[in-house]
Amino acid sequence: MAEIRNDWTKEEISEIYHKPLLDLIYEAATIHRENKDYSEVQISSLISIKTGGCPEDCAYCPQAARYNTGVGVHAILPKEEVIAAAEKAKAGGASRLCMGAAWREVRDNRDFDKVIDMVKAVNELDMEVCCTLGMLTESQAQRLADAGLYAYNHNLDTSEEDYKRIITTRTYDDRLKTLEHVRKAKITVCSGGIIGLGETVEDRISMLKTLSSLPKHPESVPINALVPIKGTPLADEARVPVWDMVRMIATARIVMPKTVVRLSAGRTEMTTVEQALCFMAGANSIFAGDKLLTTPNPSFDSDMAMFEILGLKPRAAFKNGKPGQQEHVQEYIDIDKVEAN
Ligand code: SAM
Ligand code: DTB
Ligand code: SF4
Repeated sequence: MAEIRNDWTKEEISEIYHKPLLDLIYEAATIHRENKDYSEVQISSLISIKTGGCPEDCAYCPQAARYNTGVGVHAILPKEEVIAAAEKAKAGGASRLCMGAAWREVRDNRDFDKVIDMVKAVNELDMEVCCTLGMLTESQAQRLADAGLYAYNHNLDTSEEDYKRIITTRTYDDRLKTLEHVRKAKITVCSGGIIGLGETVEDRISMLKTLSSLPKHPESVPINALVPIKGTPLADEARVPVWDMVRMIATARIVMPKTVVRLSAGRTEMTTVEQALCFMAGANSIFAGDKLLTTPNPSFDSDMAMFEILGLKPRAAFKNGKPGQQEHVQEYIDIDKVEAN
């Protein structure tokens, strides 16, 4: 069994990333296949519960108020709409609903009360509920946990060294603090990044080093390919080669063997063959449904057709325990080994 390590060095991660491609895929696939559920793919569906008008300056984001991207500002969605979307996603095979808000941080106001109600309602549908709402304090994380939140998404996006080039309105440390608050509240952690921002390969390796050095590996790591958005500073970035996506996924799979690695934004530009390579390289999750937050994504039907061809099946909800029952964290991470390191 692959050992869980929290002390990977950048040199080791770089050596893995730069292996001859087929050796890299073979190694990642071998580790992935030690996992009894390797043909299961976790399906998450996204819904933007509060779109646009965000005060942050994330250079990739269609929802930053300061860029002219054509994404309007919308008030928070009514709970009924979220429930209807959750039911549709569940019927399409999704086991998790991820609710996103274009906020810098959560404020203790009526909108947060509404999010808490949504978390409770989606939980009652027996789906895993995830939120991505920006920065959180310890007490806000605890409130979400008490409402039954299963996962919190908060991406590092790039390396610490590269962060200021992409975002100036918050720091890497702010990001890491929120991840700590999420952990402390015993919510599972979903944190990954984007490739194709104009970063170097060293930045990608550095980001994987940070993720794999967290006291516990994130339960999910989304790997997004930049969706270039007109009006943002990164509108003209070249599309990332699929080989880079495969290398990133395979390296994440090897350094975080028990983590769910999600082939995230960018799938509309990928063929089934290209996605198959990503699954071979250890990806075991996708976002499904015809929209991510504001941009298009393959439909449930086309993904089910792809699963049929590749012999993959959707993973059921709560395979690692219900919210608050932390057995699933134990299953992902061998605590004794972590403490021994
Ligand atoms: N505002 C919250 C935050 O930033 O944490 C939550 C929503 S934000 C849209 C969630 C994540 O979406 C970002 O961290 C980023 O990784 C991803 N994202 C946003 N725009 C993207 C794009 N154009 N291409 C790929 N990923 C993108
Ligand atoms: C993640 O890593 N990717 C998702 C989700 N977490 C929130 C978001 C992708 C957004 C792509 C651009 C858009 O649709 O607005
Ligand atoms: Fe977009 Fe989130 Fe950055 Fe706001 S904080 S600009 S929603 S990525």
